[in-house]
Amino acid sequence: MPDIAAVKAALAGQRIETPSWGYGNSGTRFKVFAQAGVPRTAREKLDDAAKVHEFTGIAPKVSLHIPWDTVDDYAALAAHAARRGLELGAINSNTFQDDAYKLGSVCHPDPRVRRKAVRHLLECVDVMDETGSKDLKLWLADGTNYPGQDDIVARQDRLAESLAAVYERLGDDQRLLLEYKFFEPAFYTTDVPDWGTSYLQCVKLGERAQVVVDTGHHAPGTNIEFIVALLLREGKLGGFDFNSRFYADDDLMVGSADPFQLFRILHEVAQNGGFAPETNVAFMLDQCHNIEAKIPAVIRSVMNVQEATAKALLVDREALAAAQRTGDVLAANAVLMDAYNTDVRPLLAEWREERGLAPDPVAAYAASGWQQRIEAERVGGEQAGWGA
Ligand code: AOS
Ligand code: ZN
Ligand code: ZN
Repeated sequence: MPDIAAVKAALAGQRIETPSWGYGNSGTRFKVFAQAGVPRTAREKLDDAAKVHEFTGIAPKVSLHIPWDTVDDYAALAAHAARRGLELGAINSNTFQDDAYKLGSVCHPDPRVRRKAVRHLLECVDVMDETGSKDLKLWLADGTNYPGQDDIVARQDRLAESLAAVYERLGDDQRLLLEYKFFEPAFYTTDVPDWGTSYLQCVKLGERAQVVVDTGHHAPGTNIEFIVALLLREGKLGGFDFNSRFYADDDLMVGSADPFQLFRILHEVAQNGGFAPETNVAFMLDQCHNIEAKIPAVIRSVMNVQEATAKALLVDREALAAAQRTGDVLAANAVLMDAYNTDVRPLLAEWREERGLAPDPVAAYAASGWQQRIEAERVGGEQAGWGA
């Protein structure tokens, strides 16, 4: 039988990092449906994130994005976060929205463009020094659209040289987290397309360079939990960008498309020590809520990760190992399915009430009046598109 007290204790140690851009207006290349009450400043994004943490109890960290969250005084922003029970998390760079980056940024054939991109990444590390952030998260949109456009290997060499300059700047307690994506916005090659490329580049950089697995960044049918297990085995899983996809990088609420896949991923995390604080795996959301209400969507997403985690922690590992040793396929699969098919919502409601939280965070947020307040107060919210 599972040790429910141990499961509850493990859940108490979980921390989900929410993305500042998940609170603002976002959309597709076809349309941004602006929503009333969205934040107009980085501080207001933190005010909304504080509501997610208030009702879930496990979301005290907020990822920032530079330049979308650029402010004059990052120490003051960190103080604003602290007053709301939050801390600033990963700093996300942006080498994909400047005209200079049409042919790439750190992989660009022109060294002047590469230097510009590296300067931006170094500026992100300066921000980390001011916010106290420990993680620099790099997603590079670099790639090519046509065969022959550029030299694939030369681009890897440029990538390695650019990353090395940034890695050298990091403090001893700071990490470089390199995210991969199999396509988009480039259509023929992406310079960091898969876990292997990220892993190779991170190994060359050093032990504080690790891979970020964005769950929406794989070709259909990819066994993501296999990648997670391998990276944990090598000590190279820096963290997740959790979201859901049906077709491409849809950035939907994590767990909404394939909750079984999310469970299998978190089972491998549990099985391979990924929840231990010393492995320092960052459980980050990376989502855009184009048509759904933003704060409730982030709350639901945090709950989805928490539910999948609870199920993964319920796996009877002794029975699983025993069945695996004897090659009892059906018994081993049944152990995993028993945990996955467990309705953990009563357990989580109890866990929340034991901590003075409402049993249903979504309902508690709806009753809080915060949404009505920000829609009344934040007139003239962010009109621009994604994150701008
Ligand atoms: C882009 O598709 C990647 O998922 C990025 O991680 C993310 O959207 C970006 O970090 C936001 O800045
Ligand atoms: Zn991502
Ligand atoms: Zn993405």
